[in-house]
Amino acid sequence: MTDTLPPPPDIVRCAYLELVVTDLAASRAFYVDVLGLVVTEEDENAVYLRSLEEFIHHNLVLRKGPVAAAAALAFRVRTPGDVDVAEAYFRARGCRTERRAHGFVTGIGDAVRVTDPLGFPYEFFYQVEHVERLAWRYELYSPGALVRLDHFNQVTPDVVAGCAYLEDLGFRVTEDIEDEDGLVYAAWFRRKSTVHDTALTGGAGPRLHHIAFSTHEKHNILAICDKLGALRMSDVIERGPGRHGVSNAFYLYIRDPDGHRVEIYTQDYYTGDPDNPVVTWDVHDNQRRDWWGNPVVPSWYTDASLVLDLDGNPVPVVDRDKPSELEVTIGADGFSYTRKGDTEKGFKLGTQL
Ligand code: XXG
Ligand code: FE2
Repeated sequence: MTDTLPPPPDIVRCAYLELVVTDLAASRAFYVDVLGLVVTEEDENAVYLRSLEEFIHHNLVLRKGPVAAAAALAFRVRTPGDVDVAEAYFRARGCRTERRAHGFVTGIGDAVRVTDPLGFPYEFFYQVEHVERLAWRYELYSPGALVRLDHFNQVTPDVVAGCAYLEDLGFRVTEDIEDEDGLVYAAWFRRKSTVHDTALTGGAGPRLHHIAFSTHEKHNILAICDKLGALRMSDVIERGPGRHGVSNAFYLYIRDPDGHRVEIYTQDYYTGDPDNPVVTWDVHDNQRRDWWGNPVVPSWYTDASLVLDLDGNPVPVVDRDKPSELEVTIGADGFSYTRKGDTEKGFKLGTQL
């Protein structure tokens, strides 16, 4: 690695995820028939899906493969030249890179894939096939219509090191979760003017925690829950529906047929000013991850998807050597609070808010 890094690429937004699935028909049924994502194109090995307001070829590629994993977290950059900039940046960091003038998947042109310093497969591209933006095609909307790709979430053992890297890559921190000693458990990073394009969750990694799609309204998320119930699929609901503390968004987490986690998310806040204030949450605050105080299920902290290297092999997972949020907040440490100063969760009769 060189002492001074070259400038990073100008990243516009998170753009698509390539996900390896073990049963393409089952995954297609989940994402298309249940969730209502739109098929742009498909063949016997892959399905290219987009959300209703999207104009680029896809936001999610389901590719059939032997091991369920994330093959690429792809970001759109501002100019064709930013793909060169990305390649030079990651080479200078000593990372493995691979450049393909015709892209790695259908619909995408010149792109570079890298195994980044945290072990994640990141892709950067500008050239992409434009397709019809279906925003006005209300005859295609379902009550739970997914309108945009909102963010990725990544699990990594060392969130502080991850913050330093992602900030150097040009991301801005919008929120984080810390303890009284300044230990960081999770952090949220943006390029577009929302709370995040990606986030780091402290845990065994590198692994993909989830991909998140947004709906227009909260009621769309409730409609998805109703549909899952009607289909006798309530067991795919892992967490929620609820209101996040971090991001203030309304949310639901579900698991696909391979266990890949999908978040449905809506109505976070605008973050585009240069002096957008960073929000730091106390890890002991019971409302940080669910504003209504509902506990986070342990699987949400422990389970995540493997990620692949540039040869298509799973990247080995390394444990977090610092306390995890699961131990600190669900373990019997007794330090969590709902009102600052309280030592117990719950409303004591007779106390004033
Ligand atoms: O998108 C998100 C999340 O990262 O999935 C989780 C926004 C907030 C949260 S949290 O559980 O911290 O409220
Ligand atoms: Fe999320």
